[in-house]
Amino acid sequence: MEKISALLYKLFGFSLPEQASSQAHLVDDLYSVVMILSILGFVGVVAAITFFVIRFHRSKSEKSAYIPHNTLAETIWTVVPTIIFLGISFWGLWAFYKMNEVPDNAYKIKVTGKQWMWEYTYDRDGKEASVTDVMYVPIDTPIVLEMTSVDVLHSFFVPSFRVKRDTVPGMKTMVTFTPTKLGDFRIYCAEFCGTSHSKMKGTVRVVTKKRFNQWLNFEIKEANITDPVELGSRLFNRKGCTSCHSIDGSTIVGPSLKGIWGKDSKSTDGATHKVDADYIRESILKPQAKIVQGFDGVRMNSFAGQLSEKEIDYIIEYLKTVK
Ligand code: HEC
Ligand SMILES: [Cu+2]
Repeated sequence: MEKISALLYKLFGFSLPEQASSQAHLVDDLYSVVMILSILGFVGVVAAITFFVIRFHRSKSEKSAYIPHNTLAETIWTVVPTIIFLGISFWGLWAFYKMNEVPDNAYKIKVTGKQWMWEYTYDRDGKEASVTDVMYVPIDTPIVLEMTSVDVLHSFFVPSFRVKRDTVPGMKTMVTFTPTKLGDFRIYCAEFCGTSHSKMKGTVRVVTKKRFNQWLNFEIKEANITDPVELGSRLFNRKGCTSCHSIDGSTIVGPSLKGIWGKDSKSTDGATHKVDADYIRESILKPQAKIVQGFDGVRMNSFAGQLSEKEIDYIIEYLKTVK
C-alpha cells in the first residue's frame, strides 16, 4: 500500500508540495486517484468521439437508426459514475477524519493568529514561552495545534504537511500532524485578513528531538526570568543603550555608565547631581533636562513611550550593579 502511494506521488505529485508529514499521503492518494479517473475519462471520451466520427461518417450511412432508449446503457452510465463519485466522497470523508485523529501522546502547541503574524506558545511544567516567526517542532512526534485568533479570521496553512484550518476569534480550532522530515517549511495565512495578509507568513522548523528540547529549555528559561537585574541587563542591550554607553569606562557616544550609581554627575550648567533612581529615570525619559558636561555636542533621544515604568525600574536595578 505504501509502495503504491509512493509510486502515485511520483507519477502525479510533480505539481504538489513535498510530503513532510505522516498524513500528507492521505490527501495525495485521493488526488492521484481523481487524477487517474480524469485521465481515463478524458481518454475514453476522446476515443469515443473519434470512433463515432469515423464509424458514422456521413459518407457511410444516410439515415440513423431510431433508438428511443437503451436500458442497459442508461443503467451503466448512471450506476458506474454514482459508485465512483460516492467512492470519492467517502474516501475523502475517511481521509478527513483520519487526518483529524489526535493521538493521546500528541504534543500541544498553542497558535494565535493576529494581524499580521503567527504566535506560538509552548508550555513545560506550567511555565510558558511564546515565540513568533519560527515554530519549532520535534521530528516524528505527533503534534496538535490548539488555535485561535485575536482579531479577524485567519487560516493556518502548511502545504507540506497538508494541514489547513481557520483560526477564529473566541473559538478554538485544531490541527494535528506528525512531521517526518527535518528542515524549514512555509506557513501561510490562507484567509484574506486585511492589508498585509500576503505577508502573514511563518516558518515551521522541524528539528531532532534533542535539539527541540534544548531549544525549548532555553525559551522557557528566557521567558520566565524574574530577576530584575537580569531583565534590566537584557533591556539595556536590546533597546540599544549599548551603542552609545559602555559599562567599562570607555566613551562611545555618550558617557560610560560604569560606576554611575551614587556618583555625582556634572551637567553643562556647572551643577552636580547625585545619580539616583529619579536622575536615571529623567536621563532616560528627558535626556535634555540635564546634559552631562562634555556631551553637549551629542544627543540622546528620549525613550518615553518605548520603555514602560517597570522596564525603567529594571534598567535602574541593572545600572546599580554596573561598578
Ligand atoms: C544615541 C546615543 C544614546 C543612546 C542610544 C542612549 N544614550 Fe544615554 N546618553 C547619551 C548621551 C550623548 C548622553 C549625555 C548627554 C545627556 O545627558 O543627555 C547620555 C546620558 C545618559 C545618562 C546620564 C549619564 C550621566 O553620567 O549623568 C544616562 C543614565 C543614560 N544616558 C542612560 C541611557 C539608557 C538607559 C539608554 C537606553 C535605554 C540610553 N542612555 C541610550 C547617548 C545615548
Ligand atoms: Cu491572516
